[in-house]
Amino acid sequence: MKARSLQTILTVGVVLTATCIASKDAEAGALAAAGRETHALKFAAPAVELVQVADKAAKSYKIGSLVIEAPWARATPGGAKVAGGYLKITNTGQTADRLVGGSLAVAATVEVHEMAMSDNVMKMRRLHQGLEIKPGQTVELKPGGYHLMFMELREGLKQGQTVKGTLVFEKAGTVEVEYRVAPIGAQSGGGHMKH
Ligand SMILES: [Cu+2]
Repeated sequence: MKARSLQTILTVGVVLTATCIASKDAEAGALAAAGRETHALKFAAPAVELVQVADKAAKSYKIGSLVIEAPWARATPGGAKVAGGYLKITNTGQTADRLVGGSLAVAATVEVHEMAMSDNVMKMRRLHQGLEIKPGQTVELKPGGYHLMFMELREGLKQGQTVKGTLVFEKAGTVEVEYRVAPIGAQSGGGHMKH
């Protein structure tokens, strides 16, 4: 009888120990899972940041007496090698200046273009002399009008991204800007689609 009881106690003891180990394992597993989750969150953070940057109020930039407002670009459909860039330039100074070009991190070259009606057809042409901004004038580069043309894109522009670039003015020089990428075919940088 005594031996049997001892056996029972031992068995129960083993089972209890086993349960304890099992729950410890579960705990460790949960910790590991939490660890993975933390890691995954850390990994996802840059993407979240990118969206937050894109959602912030449109930025403006200054160089000399020129104020550049809200640069934005259109997202490109798959494989497209060119994209349009848009912004507003105000000349607060006493002398005229010209936007003559620029650069974009993912484009080979940047040209200043104009869209205009020619024989009832909308045509795009390069402004080889650049775009003049007279004293006190605000010139808006927008779809259907003046724009920057990003040529030979090395990668497509995706909605929500921000892309770094520069603008080059004849007198004021070079200024760094950041373009917000709006949806494909967007008519404005605010994300509102107008048709
Ligand atoms: Cu163009």
